[in-house]
Amino acid sequence: MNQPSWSPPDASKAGATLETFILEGMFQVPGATGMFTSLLNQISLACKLITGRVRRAGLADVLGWTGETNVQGESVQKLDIIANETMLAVLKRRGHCMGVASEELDNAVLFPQARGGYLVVVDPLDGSSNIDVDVSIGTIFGILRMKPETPLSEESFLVSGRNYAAAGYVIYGSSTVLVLSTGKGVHGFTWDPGAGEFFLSHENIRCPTRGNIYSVNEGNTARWTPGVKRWVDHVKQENKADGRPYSHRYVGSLVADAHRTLLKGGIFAYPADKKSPKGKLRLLYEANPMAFVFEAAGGRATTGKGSVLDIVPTELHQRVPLIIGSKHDVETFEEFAKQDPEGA
Ligand code: FBP
Repeated sequence: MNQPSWSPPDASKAGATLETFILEGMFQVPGATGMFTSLLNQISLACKLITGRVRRAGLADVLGWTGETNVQGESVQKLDIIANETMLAVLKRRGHCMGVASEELDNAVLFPQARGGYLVVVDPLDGSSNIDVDVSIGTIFGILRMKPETPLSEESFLVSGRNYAAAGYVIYGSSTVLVLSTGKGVHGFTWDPGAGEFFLSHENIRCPTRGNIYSVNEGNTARWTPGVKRWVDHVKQENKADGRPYSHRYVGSLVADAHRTLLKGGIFAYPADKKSPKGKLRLLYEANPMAFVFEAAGGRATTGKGSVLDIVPTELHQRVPLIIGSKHDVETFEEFAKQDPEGA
């Protein structure tokens, strides 16, 4: 009788929840206070609550706009507010978060009573334009270390991405997956609603050095610089030896386009253009967390002119061009971007 080809899942991973994984990380840090661990667990708790609301959105009258616009001039969705308030409430409760900078808040919220020296930056619900049509959306977060001996203020958030202690995102897609990096490696955890836990499902994610997918909103072509136009023409050209033409994929949710690019390789680009001369995506809570994850996974993150993580922000909601993906593909983009005159 033929042996069955299927073999049971690796039982040793059964217990690998996000919580145990974070705790094990803490035990490896001499003198760890547990504050950082607690903060990571609070963020994952908030995302568990948000995934519950997102999954039932159509049944709970939480779809659609609030009629408000946020500091970015964008119409705010009801779920944006629910996700933002959920994240704030969870982070405030335990007193291990000194403050939060969020896409949905004009100013940072400070918790002077808190301890630990950590700040959180967050895009509570990314991909707002896709919420009502049930296309993948997400939450993006970063944890910053405050500069020692500096007073807690909004300026405390204006540090380069090199000061992030951890970053990641959660994708609310066909399954809910939390991707996390503390700078050394990147790991993915899939949400099991039955057990109410995130379980390790993608250990040590490495972004392939090269891919064959490019992701950009081609609706902006007329607004692009000549260098960006030439880059898109290049990836579309037939060249078997060079694995071109690339396929085009664009969801319109940064988390979804980045997650695919991280796992499969290739490149996601939201370059500066005539409509968004500084780029569209926000440095603190969109570009930096993604750049932190991609660099930790062996990928690359650039504005086209330099590394995203080296930028020292001057404003809380500062925008930047964001190009992330496989090292080879992002370097190719930079070759074309370099052809554009400064300030193009
Ligand atoms: P928010 O939805 O959090 O405001 O994020 C902005 C965003 O939706 C990104 O997720 C996405 O990559 C980009 O804007 C899509 O922009 P566009 O519709 O111009 O292509």
